[in-house]
Order: sequence, then C-alpha cells, then structure tokens
Amino acid sequence: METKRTLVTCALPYANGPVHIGHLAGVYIPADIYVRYLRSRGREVLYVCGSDEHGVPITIKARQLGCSPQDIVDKYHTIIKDSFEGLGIHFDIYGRTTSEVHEKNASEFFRKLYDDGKFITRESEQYYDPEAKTFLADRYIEGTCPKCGFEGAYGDQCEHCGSTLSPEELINPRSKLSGAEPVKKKTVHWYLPLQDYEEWLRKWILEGHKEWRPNVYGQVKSWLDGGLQPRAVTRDLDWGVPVPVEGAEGKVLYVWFDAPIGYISNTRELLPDSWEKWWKSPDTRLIHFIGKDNIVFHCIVFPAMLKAYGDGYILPDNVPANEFLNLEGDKISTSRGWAVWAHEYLKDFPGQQDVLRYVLTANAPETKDNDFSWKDFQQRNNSELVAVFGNFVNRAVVLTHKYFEGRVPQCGELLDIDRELLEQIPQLRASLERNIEEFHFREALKDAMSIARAGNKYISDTEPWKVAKTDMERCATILNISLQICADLAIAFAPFTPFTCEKLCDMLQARFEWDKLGCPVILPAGHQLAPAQLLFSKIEDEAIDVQTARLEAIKKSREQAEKEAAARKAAPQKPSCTFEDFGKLDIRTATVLAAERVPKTDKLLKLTIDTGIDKRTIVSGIAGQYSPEDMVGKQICVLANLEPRTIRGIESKGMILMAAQGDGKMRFITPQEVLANGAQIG
Ligand code: B3M
Ligand code: ZN
Repeated sequence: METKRTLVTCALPYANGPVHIGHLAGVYIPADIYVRYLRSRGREVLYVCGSDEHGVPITIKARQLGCSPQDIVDKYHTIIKDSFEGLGIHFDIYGRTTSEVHEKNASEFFRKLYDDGKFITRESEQYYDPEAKTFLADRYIEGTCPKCGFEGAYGDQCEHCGSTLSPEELINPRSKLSGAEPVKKKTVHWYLPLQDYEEWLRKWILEGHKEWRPNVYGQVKSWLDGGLQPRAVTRDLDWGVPVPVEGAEGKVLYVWFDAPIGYISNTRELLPDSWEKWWKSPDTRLIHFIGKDNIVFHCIVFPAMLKAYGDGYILPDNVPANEFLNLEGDKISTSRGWAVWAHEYLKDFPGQQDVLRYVLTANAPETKDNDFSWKDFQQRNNSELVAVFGNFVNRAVVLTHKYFEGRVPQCGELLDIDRELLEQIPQLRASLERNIEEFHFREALKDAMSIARAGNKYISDTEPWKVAKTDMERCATILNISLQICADLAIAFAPFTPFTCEKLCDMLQARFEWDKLGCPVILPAGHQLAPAQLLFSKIEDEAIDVQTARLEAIKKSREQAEKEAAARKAAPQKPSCTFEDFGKLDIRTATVLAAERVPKTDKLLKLTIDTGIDKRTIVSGIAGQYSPEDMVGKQICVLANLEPRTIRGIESKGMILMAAQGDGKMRFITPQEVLANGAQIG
C-alpha cells in the first residue's frame, strides 16, 4: 500500500456563479470520497481548493450587473464555500485567487520564470478602445451579426443565432465600454514555449503514466501528437494579478497561468512554514481532481510551468478527470440556468446531502458523459438507500431493542448461511479498497452497496422475528451477525455518505477504524445500542415534481428565447427581380371599413376596404391573430392589382401586405402617418 503523504487538489471553481451537480459529480465528490478514504486508512493527506476569481467572464458579469468584479467574486466565493461545507466537502483550505498570498506568490512565480528567461515575447495586434484607452477582449466588442443581423452580437459569438464569430466579422463593431469603434493596436505579451517541453512531457506521461485514465491519457497524447505551441501567459485586462515587469502596466497574468498557482498559494496560506513538504518533496504524491475540460492545463501547461520553475516542485502522480454530467438528457448550462445548484439542493432537500452524494457517485461520468434525472434520484433513494441500506439497519437495531433491550446479543453456533455472509465482507472490502485506490468510485460504491444487499438478504432469509418465537439463541446469533454487518456499513459507506454513517455510529454507539471492516466481531456482545432512528426517508413524487416543474419552466423560456432568436434570423433573399417586375406591382394605402369572420373557418376574415380607387372585398388569413373589431378603421397597405381570387365563394381582389419575422405573428405595414387612401407605395 502507498506510504507517501498525498496532496489532493480540486479544480478551483470560477467564482462567477454557484456550483452545480455537474461540478460535484465531476470533481468534488470523487475527491472527497478519496480524501475521506485515505484518512480513514490513517494516511497523511492535505486537501486544497479555493475560488478561481480572475478572468474575463467575471468582469463581464460585473458589467452586466453594474458592480465590481470583486463584488461578484465575494458573493460567489461565499456561496460556493458554503455549498461545499453543506455537502460535507471539508477542504483543509478553501482559498481564493484574489488573496494577498496568491497575488504575491503568483507574481513571484511569474517573475522567476521571467528572470530565468523561460518566456518568449510576441507582438500581436489586439482590439483597443481609443476612448476608454484599454484593450478589448472579444466579449467586449459588439456589433451586428453578419449571419442573422442581430445588433448585439459579441466579438466571439452571436447569442441569437449561436454563430461563432471573430471581431473582424462584426458589422459596425463597437466597444461595449465606450461605444467607440475599436481599433487594432500592437501589444506585447509573454508566452510559455510549450513546444520546448514536448519531449519531456511525452516521456513523463506517455511512457511514465500509462496507468492514467484512457480519457486523460488519450487527450494528452493527441495534444502532444498535434504539436505544442507557445501559450500566452499574460493578457491586457485590468482584473487579475498584475504582470510584475516594468512597462507592463495594464497587463495581468492570464487566468489559466495564475489559477493553478492558486493550489500552491492556498497551501502556503494554510501552512506558511511547512508547505514545501507538500509541493517539493518526493515523499508526497500529488493528485489533481478535475473535469475533462481542464486536462490540458493540469497535464501539460501547469506541469510545464513547474518544470520551468524547477526548485524541486513535484508533478501530479495522477489526474483522474471525469467526463461531463448532463441533466435530464441535456447539457448542464450555467448561462441557460439548466442546472441543479448545490446551494438550492441543500435548501430543497434538508438533511439529505448523502442522497445527492450517493446518486452522483452511482452515476458519476467516470469514463463517459452520464445523465442525472430527478426520477432516477428518487428511485435510487427509495429503492436502494431506504429499502436496502436503511431497512436492513433498522430491522437489526429495532429487533435488538425488541428482544435484547438494545444490547448486542451473544453469538451462538454459526450455520452455513452465517458463514457465507461473513466470508463475503473481506472480499468486498478488498474490492472496495482496490476500486477507490484506482479512482473507480462508482465501482467502489457498488462494493459498499453489496454489503448492504447481503445483510438485507440475510436478515430476510433468516427471519429472526419468526425464529424468536421458538429459538431465542438462534435469534441472538442472527442479530449479532446483522449488527456486525451494520458496523461494516458504517465503515464502508463513510467516504461516500458521511452524514449517514455519523448517524449510524451514533445509533451503534461506537466509532470504527477502517481495519475493522470485514472482521467477524466488531461490536462485542453486551454492547449497548442507542434507540433506532431512520437513516433515510422516502422521497415522494411531490418533491420531484417541484424540481421537474422548475426545469420545465426553464426549458420553456429557453425555447421561447430560441424561437425569438430564430425569428430574428432573416429568411434568405429571394431570387432577384427586374425593375420592370417591381413596376408591375400597384401597392396602395387603404382603410378597413368593415370586417367579419368567414363562416366554417377560423382562419379567414372578410374585409371591406376603401382603396381610394374603389371599395372592395379582400379575404385574408389573419383571423387567428386579429378579430373583426381589431380591423375596422385600420389603415393598411394592399397589393391592389393582384389577380382576383375566389376564396370560400367570396371574390377577393388584392392582398394585404404583412410582415412576418418567423415568430408566427403577422404584422401590418402601416404608413408612418394617416394618408389618403390610394396613396401609391413604390
Ligand atoms: N476555474 C474551472 C473550470 O474550468 C477552472 C479551474 C481552475 S483549476 C486551476 O471550470
Ligand atoms: Zn447571429
């Protein structure tokens, strides 16, 4: 077994929003299981995380809300920190990259690489706001989308038609800061020449860490096979760690350069005198828990930074990156609000933190994207936690109180059924340990659940409540063994469902070392139990309906927004026509004198209009949107010389001009002021 101390880091969540179940399943719950397990084995562990508080998205959110970036990060740092605490994810430090310790540490880190000549500089042209006198990130440039004509498209994306754009493509680009037209301006940035580390990375990872998860190993291999490029480590921004070089005013460290250094800063903040034993000792193994979108930063960029820095920094021993979790079959999206927020879950399901920990582990996207559904959440709680784990423990403890005053009864002679049960546990323990050590937390949870299933089956098969009528000794043996299995559950489930295991230990009035797991005698005969209490409670349909209704409302509003966005997407232009063609159209103003519905249809109105030329009838398909009352007195535009047509037996002479923008609504073209009927439109 591993003897080194273990430094566990978790990806620093961006402090521009709360954490959701995707973050928890992807990074934070697996890491917590791992740390709790190592600690239960008596291993020395340091558990580090914190908020990632720099980067353009935070400044954009601040602008949108009319506050400072610091206000944003202060708010979400607290929400995120409290969410982790609420779910039993207790880091040794949950720091933040706006801390003084980090700013000093990140600056020193950059400055040493700078002084050691590890950077290259490059001049490039970036967009600049001549009035605000600042460079503009793409998100800070807006203009008309060349694809759909939407006025508020960003320099990197049009949110209305979803097109990915570059500032050059925008029509009438303007700065979101001052409204001025952005100009290109030369700027110099520092780059880490990643290509210089390619061979070293190939040897370290592709030869040295073939045991890494295939998704991680594969992504690193494809990055290396694709050839590494210099990576910018500075940005023109006023929010971040200032670049500690003369003449670099207005420049900050690129967020992905500064954030990983945050792991070190947070450690230094916690252990100012002994942080180096965690970051620079060969007796420490470093494990980075991250999501798959962070693999390149944790397997290529940050290791290259540490390598460049030298000074004995250790490199990750493993990077067990999870894939993504979807929600009700759709990608989780902070911007679209399609998420289950951790802090909201804690409010809606008080005391049921472990249910979420359990379900997110059971469905963890360890090797491929997976899905969370509220129905599955309810089903796993009710049929696994309540009906197996909780039901088994409750029967064992209640019956012990019923027949033996709550004391662990004597264990008599064992039968085969007893031995078969007891022999399973050491095997399940070995499998559980192996699975956790290899970061297969879903499989490890199944091993723990197998103990509960075995116990539940045993008590159902042996029926101590019946045996008690005739053979109290046998009943005592059955309950003694059942209580040993309860103790096994309190140990095996502790990394996964810590709150439940605390309750179970209170009920059993004992705390257990990990090495007791699988021993035939954990609770000695005569040991007094506390009164039984339910470990889990059934989740009713109503509680789930509230959640699915919330998501349904979000889905509807998104569909409406997409529909409106689609409406803005102009239909392609028709084939060109000649001036002569246009000259044939005789378009006039006209006023509606009378209107009535056409019998036996809900689509048509029969309108009597005054075209200034004559009074005539037009049948129009607008009854679904306008009533006859809406129409009388309205001045409209009509194509007067359209060939007459008979519609539902009514001769219709002409066509009302309407505008359709794709949202299903028809709108009249009305002159900007009341004109005489018959005014010619051309
Ligand atoms: N802030 C989280 C993310 O990409 C990012 C992790 C930084 S870890 C150094 O969602
Ligand atoms: Zn567009």
